Amino acid sequence: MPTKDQIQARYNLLIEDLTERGVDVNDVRQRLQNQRIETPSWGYGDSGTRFGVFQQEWAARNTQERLQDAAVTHQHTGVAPSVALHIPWDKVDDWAALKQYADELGVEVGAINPNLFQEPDYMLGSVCHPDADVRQMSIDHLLECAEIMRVTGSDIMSVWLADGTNYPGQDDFRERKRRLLECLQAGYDAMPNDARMLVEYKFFEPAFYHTDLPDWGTSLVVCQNLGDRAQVLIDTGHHAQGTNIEFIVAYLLDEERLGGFHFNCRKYADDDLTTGSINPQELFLIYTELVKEENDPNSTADIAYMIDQSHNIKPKIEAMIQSIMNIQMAYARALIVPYDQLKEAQSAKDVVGAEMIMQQANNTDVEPLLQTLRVEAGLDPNPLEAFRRSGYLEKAAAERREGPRTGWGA
Ligand code: PSV
Ligand code: MN
Repeated sequence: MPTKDQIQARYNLLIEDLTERGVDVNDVRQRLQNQRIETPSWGYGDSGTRFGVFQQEWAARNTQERLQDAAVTHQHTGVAPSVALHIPWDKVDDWAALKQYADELGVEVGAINPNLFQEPDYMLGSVCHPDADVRQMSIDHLLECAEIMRVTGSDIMSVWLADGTNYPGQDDFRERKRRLLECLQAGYDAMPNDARMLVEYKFFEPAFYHTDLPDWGTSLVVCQNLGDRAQVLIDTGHHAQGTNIEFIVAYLLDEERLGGFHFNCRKYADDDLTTGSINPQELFLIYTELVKEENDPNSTADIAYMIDQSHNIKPKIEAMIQSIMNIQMAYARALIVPYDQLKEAQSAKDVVGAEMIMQQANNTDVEPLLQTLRVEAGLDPNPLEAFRRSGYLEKAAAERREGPRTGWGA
């Protein structure tokens, strides 16, 4: 582990280099200090694949413990003060008491995620279901979530649908589209006035013939129908191989309809791997589009940066800290891209030069900068190692081995 002096020496060299490149170091430092990443409650409890659930002895057993683990993640990283909840996995009797408990732990309730996919009644869909009474059931759930937002102070309803069909002729696409809009509108209208609905898409699964919200275009149309406070949520895992996600980011930003992210890493069909573990360059490129937006003084963008990962083979808090560190790294690298020089290279039709500018930033070791900012904030320069040394997992395992569990893997 590097000493404080070693970190300082590496930091000084990096700052000298960045200053020579014309980077506004103070601005970069400030933006990194302001970075916020939300973690998901479901990432702290037991979970699995459709082939099975693997229990971890230290996994959080209930909503309160999931909040505790999120708070520990925040204590170590300093940038993850909010937690997304999934209803009914996180359902409690007293929401005001849960909010107060979160306050005591030093975290807040983030996005509320309605669960419109687990009830047996949803076998043929939820908001698109052919039966009006099942659609009403899904509307009632959206209204329940709007109420939970009101009590917990959440300002985001994050909607993902498992709706789709498995066989040609099973249902009518256009009728399903109209049913979807009607039901989501009821949920949208019920939200607190300052809240946003983020509409997530996924190109397949669990339905395999067609999916009712398969891509960003469909989500965008739904949002345009719902109203100004409906925006698209990009889950980085929900795309076919080879999809250029940074292009989607740019397009939605330009339409003022990008509402947020569910970060994870997709390899084949799995969307639950650690963010940036396999495709750090993609994450960097996504962030360059976001930084360009931040640099625009007329920008109205309000992006919710959320992780959506349920780890099966990694200890959950470790995986969450790792993901956060990878996201910080991508943002830092995107911040040091000299966008003015990039523009010049583009105007000069200098294809190689433009690419080299991107590469130089992506190849820069920004770790000393991130470590220094952590030290300045009173944190350990390496949160993952600090967490491992803390003994939290061993303590949690001893306490949580037994006892009832709630949540999706229960
Ligand atoms: C679906 O794959 C998804 O990405 C949605 O966001 C869900 O709410 C989440 O994962 C948890 O299963
Ligand atoms: Mn998601």
